[in-house]
Amino acid sequence: MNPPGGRYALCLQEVRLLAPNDPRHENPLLTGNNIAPAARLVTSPTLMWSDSMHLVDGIVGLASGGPPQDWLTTCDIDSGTVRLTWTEPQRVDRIWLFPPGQPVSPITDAMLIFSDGSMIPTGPIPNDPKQGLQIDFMPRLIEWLVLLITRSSPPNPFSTAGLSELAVFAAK
Ligand SMILES: [Ca+2]
Repeated sequence: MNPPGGRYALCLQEVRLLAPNDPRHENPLLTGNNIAPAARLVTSPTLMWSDSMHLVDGIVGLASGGPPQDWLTTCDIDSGTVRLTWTEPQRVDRIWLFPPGQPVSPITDAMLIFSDGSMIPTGPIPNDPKQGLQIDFMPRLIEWLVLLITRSSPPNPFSTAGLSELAVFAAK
């Protein structure tokens, strides 16, 4: 037992059992509306203990009992990029950005650049993997988009930034 003599306790206040026909709460990052996993993914260089595919694996922060499911770039904290390209034009109107589940430089500003020539500044991405940032915009037809990290602060010992998840939603 750690610390010596210490005790652990678990309190369970409610359990809800689902009937076979009860609606299940699906992971919105893995539903058909999130088209990011279907895109070709190209990023700036990736730190060896992270993986660009973690950007679109539907897992925010830590996998249960596993390592962080993040993408971290080796670029300076103001120059990392992610590019998503689809084989067909996509009509989109919403993006979610989630910060890494491990301590890195929080992104304080980034730019979304779309293939139709438009751009949207993201502003700060909350430094809480459970929160994330939702960006809504008028529907636009695009073939690709780029997320350009323009500022992260304060620098951490590794001078790196990244994301746990990037989701792009098809307009309904
Ligand atoms: Ca992830």
